[in-house]
Amino acid sequence: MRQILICLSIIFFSFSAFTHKFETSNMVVEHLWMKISNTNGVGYFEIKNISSDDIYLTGLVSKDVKKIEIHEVIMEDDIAKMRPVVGGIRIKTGETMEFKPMGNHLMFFGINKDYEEGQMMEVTLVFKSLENLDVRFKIDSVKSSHKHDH
Ligand SMILES: [Cu+2]
Repeated sequence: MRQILICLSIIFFSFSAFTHKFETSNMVVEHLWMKISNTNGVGYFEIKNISSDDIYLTGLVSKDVKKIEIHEVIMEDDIAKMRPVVGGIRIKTGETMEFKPMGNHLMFFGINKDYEEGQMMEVTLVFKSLENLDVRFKIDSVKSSHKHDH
């Protein structure tokens, strides 16, 4: 019994350590992670609107990234294509929007800092009529074509 409890507490601890979340009186943002390939990246997260109004995420900025775009995936002639969402994205009251592979996602262009797996990237979410929210994305993987000579 004691062993089971210890095991559960370790699972719970590592789970909560990984799932860092950011809360305001209007929203809960969690499960933020990203993949980096050279100087570009793709990111995912969940945002839950717990306010009584719709929330508009109009953009994202980071001092370590030239440009961050919100992308959506659309089907065109049975082919999945992605395109930038112009003017931001609406999260309806009570709704949880999931940014995930093959769905809405973030594109990071021009990452100017050397990140390693497991590190965090600081990003600011910008909303219409709401205060900015500082969050961190966990770097899940880094692919680099650089050849290092040591
Ligand atoms: Cu994209």
